[in-house]
Amino acid sequence: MAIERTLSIIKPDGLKKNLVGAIIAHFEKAGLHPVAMRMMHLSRADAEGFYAVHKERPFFGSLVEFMTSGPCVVMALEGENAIAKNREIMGATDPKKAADGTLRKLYATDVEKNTVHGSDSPENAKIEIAYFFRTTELVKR
Ligand code: IDP
Ligand code: MG
Repeated sequence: MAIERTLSIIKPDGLKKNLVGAIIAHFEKAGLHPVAMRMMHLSRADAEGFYAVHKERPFFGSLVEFMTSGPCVVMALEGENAIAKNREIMGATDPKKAADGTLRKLYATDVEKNTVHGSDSPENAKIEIAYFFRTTELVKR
């Protein structure tokens, strides 16, 4: 297994529920460590660009509303097998289908307000990290 980086977002519902510390603790315990981190309130253009692959989906408008409804924490996480491991820690998109102990099972409200984002492939991890961070903002651990 290789050391990878992946993009993680704590979504606005996670901040509203005061879960920033709890969520980062889950990642750190699992060996996923932030190498870049920023709190930001996404603009409509930020959210539409980030979720452009979903623009034809019926939930796109609502998803953009939600993602711009309050601040997020955007992070690049680094660790062994980080991309798949983050998806495992997050759990299924729909919290009703998420496994016990996953972030979405523990904390999500519904399939939209599901608390965390994680890149789904090495290609998308690269694209998504570059969407938010310059290479000079990624620290060496
Ligand atoms: P993922 O976040 O688990 O990778 P995607 O299918 O990439 O899931 O969807 C991106 C985001 O869009 C989800 O995390 C969720 O916030 C929202 N979403 C996905 N499916 C639905 C849906 O059926 N209704 C409402 N929102 C959805
Ligand atoms: Mg996705």
